[in-house]
Amino acid sequence: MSVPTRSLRNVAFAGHGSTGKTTLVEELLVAGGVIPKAERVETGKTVSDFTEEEIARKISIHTSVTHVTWKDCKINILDTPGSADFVGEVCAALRVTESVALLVGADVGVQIETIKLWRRLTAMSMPRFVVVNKMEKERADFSRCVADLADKFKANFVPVVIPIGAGADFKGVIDLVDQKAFIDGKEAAVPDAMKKEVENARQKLVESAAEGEDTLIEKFFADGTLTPDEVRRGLAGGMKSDKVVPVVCTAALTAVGIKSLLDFIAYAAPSPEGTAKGKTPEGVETTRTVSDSEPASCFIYKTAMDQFTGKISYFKVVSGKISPDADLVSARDGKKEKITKVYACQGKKLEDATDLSAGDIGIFTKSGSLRTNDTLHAPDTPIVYPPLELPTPVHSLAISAKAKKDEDKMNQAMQKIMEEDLTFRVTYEKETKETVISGMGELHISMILDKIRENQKIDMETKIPRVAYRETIQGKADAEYTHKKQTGGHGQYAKVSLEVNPIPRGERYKFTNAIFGGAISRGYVPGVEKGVIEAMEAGVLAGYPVVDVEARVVDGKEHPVDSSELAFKLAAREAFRECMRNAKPVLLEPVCNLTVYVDDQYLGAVLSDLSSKRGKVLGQVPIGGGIEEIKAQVPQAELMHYAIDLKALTAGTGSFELEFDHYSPISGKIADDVIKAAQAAKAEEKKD
Ligand SMILES: Nc1nc2c(ncn2[C@@H]2O[C@H](COP(=O)(O)OP(=O)(O)O)[C@@H](O)[C@H]2O)c(=O)[nH]1
Ligand SMILES: [Mg+2]
Repeated sequence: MSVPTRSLRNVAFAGHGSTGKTTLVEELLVAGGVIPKAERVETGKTVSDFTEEEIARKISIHTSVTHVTWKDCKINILDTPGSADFVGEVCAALRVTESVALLVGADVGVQIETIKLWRRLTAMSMPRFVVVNKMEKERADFSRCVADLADKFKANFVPVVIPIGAGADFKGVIDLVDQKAFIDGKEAAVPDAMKKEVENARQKLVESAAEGEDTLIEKFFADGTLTPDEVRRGLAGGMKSDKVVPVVCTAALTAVGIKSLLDFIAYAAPSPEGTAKGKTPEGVETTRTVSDSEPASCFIYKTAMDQFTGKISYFKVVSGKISPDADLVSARDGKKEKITKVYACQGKKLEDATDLSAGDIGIFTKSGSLRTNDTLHAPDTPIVYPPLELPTPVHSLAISAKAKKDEDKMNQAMQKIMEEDLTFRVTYEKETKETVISGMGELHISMILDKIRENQKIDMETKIPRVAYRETIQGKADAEYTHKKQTGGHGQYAKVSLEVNPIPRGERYKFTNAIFGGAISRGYVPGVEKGVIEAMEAGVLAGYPVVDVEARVVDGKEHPVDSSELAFKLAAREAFRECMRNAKPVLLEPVCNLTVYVDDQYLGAVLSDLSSKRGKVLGQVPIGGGIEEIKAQVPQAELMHYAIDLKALTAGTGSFELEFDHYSPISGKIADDVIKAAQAAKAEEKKD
């Protein structure tokens, strides 16, 4: 039987790596009666970290879905990876949840991924609460954590569950709403020594809860207090409208604070009720009420391949109900999608579902044609939901199979992974003749390559990709060339006089026919242009494409019998090359816009590294949380390794974004090295 929309809670558990998300989820599942006992992540047996690569690496790499029933609510728990390399999985989880449990370690407080996540959540106006975990650990300090949060982020952090003791003295928690203490898992009296602290904390909680709803403010002013139910209502309202960020505490490892956390989620986390934004097939913006009484529709937020089950599509029901016999059409191609089974899941374990209400999260299997970002809808009520907003890949490598015969197999395997993981890309770069793979970081890419190596038994080589340089000219020149060949019967004859001029950067190419008096017949002029275009494919310096040149054909000569389009093409090609050699040719390199985010303690190191990379810093601003944003323009050739360089410079805490901006001339040793490398590559190619 389906759980009604108002009783659903979709919560993403997110935070810096190793704050205890997966361990905490394990305890939530124990408390909810889903599993008899929690496993430690080190054993590789947790419900959330179930894929081979997660077991091998002992970290979360994918977002997993589990659920518990608590106080009549079905809580869908999305356990996300903490590493920035898998941020795509976090983005997908945030898309289908209505609130986020942000975990911080009680011993370490705010960390870099906490800050990056916070920025992402703020940009999305995502309701959130903080779980201060590892309360039993040495140096754990709840108040310091809350102060650290308040110092770094502009928000009203309000403790709802506070600890009794900390570190070795951590005994349990106090739920401030009901003023109940839990020691060793049992309800107990609030320790006398804490009564004053509890009273003060509850006062702040009540005041903040009152702000969550207008009627509660009035009630609070009239009576000076609120009932526990009113506090719960106010907290829910305040969290949804981003006025309050509630804070709870736990020790996942020793299973403390678990029930209070579940209680909190049940009363305070928003349900999926509301409206969802979408578009009509004509592209007009529209909305759909998240309700069972609307026509059915769902959004595929993730696809995965399972060795046994095959393709798995994770979806969120946006409207209506989805059942195994549902009649659904894909908005992408208008084709009917045959649904035979619908599942809910606990990690890798699938559970048959009879139907799922609007707002719930489920799985289709054997759904070969479905892709991430697909919308399915009931026939005749079309709607398209917007695709996931994912960051662009920042780390690239050129790849090849060691044995030529494996090349196809390798490409097919990579294509499959690309379908599952939209932050991974494979492109064939025609200019540099390289297959280039891109991802979110070294770990992301190495994990994908390991998977291909293991599953397909392919040996692969990677190297830093070649930069796509260009060539252009800096001056005017002219040249003429006569193509002449006498071979038995018909000969070949064409004479072409060309002029070349530089044109503004970015205009690429211009061809002008400036012949007076018909020295070359009209019919042969296209041959001349073809020759120019062909010559521009490989410049005279290092064989890179030529750009930003105007070629003017000014004169020529033809033969009544021996001329042909081909002869003119060959003559024009050579004439262009000769012109280019005389027109001060120069190499152009791609320059990127780079944005770097670093903790201010690393600012100096990052800036001096950028200057050694020929970077031009355009600006630098603090963006809160002790993080500096640096904007710079840097030659792409210097950034091929930046994911790794920045990691080393910032103890793994920095992050960056990158996009191509323009081409810029290079000279001297830098240009000489590029030319030498191109000659070496050419010699290598000849050997093959
Ligand atoms: N001391 C202590 N360790 C914890 C706690 N929760 C998790 N850990 C440990 O922290 C490490 C990372 O836990 P994990 O659940 O994988 O963190 P995640 O990366 O956030 O999912 C593991 O060794 C856990 O046993 C806790 O409450 N206290
Ligand atoms: Mg984890």
